[in-house]
Amino acid sequence: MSVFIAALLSVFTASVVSVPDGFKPVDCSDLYKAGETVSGIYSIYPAGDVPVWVYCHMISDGKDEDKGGWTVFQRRMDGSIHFYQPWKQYKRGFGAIEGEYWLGLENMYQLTRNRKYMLRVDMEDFEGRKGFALYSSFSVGPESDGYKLHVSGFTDGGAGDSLSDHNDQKFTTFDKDQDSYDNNCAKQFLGAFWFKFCHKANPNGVYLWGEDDTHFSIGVVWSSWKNFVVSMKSISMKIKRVS
Ligand SMILES: [Ca+2]
Repeated sequence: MSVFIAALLSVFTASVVSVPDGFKPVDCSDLYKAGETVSGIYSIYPAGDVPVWVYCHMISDGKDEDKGGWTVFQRRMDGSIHFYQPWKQYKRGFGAIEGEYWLGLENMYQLTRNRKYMLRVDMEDFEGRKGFALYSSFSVGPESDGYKLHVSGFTDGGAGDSLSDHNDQKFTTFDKDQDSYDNNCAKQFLGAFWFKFCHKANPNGVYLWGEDDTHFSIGVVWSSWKNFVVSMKSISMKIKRVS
């Protein structure tokens, strides 16, 4: 029995990093500053007292000041989670924190409403090539304004800029059309995003295992890097506080 508990504990501590009692980090930047330098699952407090599980990416290959404490709000890596979800789910978040998930628009609004963040989008194709895009400013507006995206200050990490075109767009799901297109972009491209009419990037699209030119633009697409018919092996969107 005690061996079983010890084994269980070791699995638990391997995947979930504990923080001291009473410490309520707002985000992964707070955790990094408090000395947590190991990437993994942590609880954060974006809006006061309610904890939210999140994956913290604690190191990256950026410049020193960009290095640690990234709060991951979107992650695809193996197609295990269904991302064609309704508004309610995109609002509150869904998925598995240790794998693929969406943190939730309300959490993203709460995090960014009074704090300045930068955004990094990391991606990898099925041949093992990697690229990223960096934005010096990122925030999400309130639900009353459609959780509008505010993004600017692009720096190229090899993947090009597929997001600036989505700046100032409201969020659209298949059951909530807030895009500028005659039809619903989420229905058309089987995702959910800050669509315009419709997209240059579709990170919440269908997980397609690489190139498939019979399925235009519905994959996990970042068009400035791999056009509209190549779906990424992995993509993650993460934010870090700018002091
Ligand atoms: Ca529309």
